Amino acid sequence: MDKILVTATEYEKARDFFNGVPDFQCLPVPADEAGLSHAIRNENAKYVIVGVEKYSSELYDALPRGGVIARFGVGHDGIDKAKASAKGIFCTNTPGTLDDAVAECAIALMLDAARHIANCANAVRNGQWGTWKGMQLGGNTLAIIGGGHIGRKVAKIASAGLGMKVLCYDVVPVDCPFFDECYADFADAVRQADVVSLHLPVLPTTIGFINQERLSCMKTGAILVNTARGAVVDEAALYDALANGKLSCAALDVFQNEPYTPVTPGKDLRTLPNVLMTAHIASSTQEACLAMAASAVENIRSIRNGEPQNASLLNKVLLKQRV
Ligand code: 8YV
Repeated sequence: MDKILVTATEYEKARDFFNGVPDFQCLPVPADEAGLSHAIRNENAKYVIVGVEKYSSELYDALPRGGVIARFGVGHDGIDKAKASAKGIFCTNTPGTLDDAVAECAIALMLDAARHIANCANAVRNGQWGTWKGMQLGGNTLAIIGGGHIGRKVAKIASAGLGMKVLCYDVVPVDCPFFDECYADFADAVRQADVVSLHLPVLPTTIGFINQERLSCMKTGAILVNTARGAVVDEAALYDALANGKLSCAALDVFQNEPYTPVTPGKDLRTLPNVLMTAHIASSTQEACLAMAASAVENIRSIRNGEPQNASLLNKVLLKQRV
């Protein structure tokens, strides 16, 4: 039976599913590139399912031509598609499997930041009973940065569910009934926004996108939420904006370094009282993890069965080549 090597974190997120796949033997393996590559050679494997780790070299030598790197998820900035294509290795992801989970988490982070829920809960647990005056979201303004599937899901909840005015920033026109206005200019989109939520992919144009200049365009006292990727935020600039009161709060699920370590010595976000930090959990629901696992295996199955056109390919160039 063909083997699929699944990085351990992802294996645990859908253990029962992976144990029940009828036509593949799914095995948990280390996620680091050296450990994963060793496991591939040791098991003589062709197929791997991976999380968000960055793979830059050894993995593409370890897998054979016709092999598959299947993302357990959607973002694929950790995979070098060009290197994979050069080696005849297919790369896939699982679009549509986590939009609701991530959107709900973004809303939860907004609500926590606006109402100080985690801080208050921790204070009560520590025997303190104080006043925590927050901000209502309804009637206030949300700016969605990136009008893709997740951004539009967040807009629907914020608009129809919470009664927020919802603005969108994107470099391309976005057609969504839940955006009150769409802007191609970032400053125009955030100038009046009480909450700014990031939903950008990692691209050369979005790395460090939220920098000191763009933070200065935001409304003083605004809340910043990030469930996209840590790479789109200049964390040192964000630290300064939080420390000097430009932003009232940041609610972050993703970081430049994961697990979190400060990028700049002396600018550790964990030392600030107005930062909520979670461990890249936005897509981690039972429903989304099962959907990501099933979709990743189905992508591998399509390719194994000689039907790569039916997989969610990230490097479609291989469809034109005999791999
Ligand atoms: C991870 C994500 O893939 O899909 C993405 O882009 O960041 C997440 O869904 C997942 O947490 C890996 O276990």
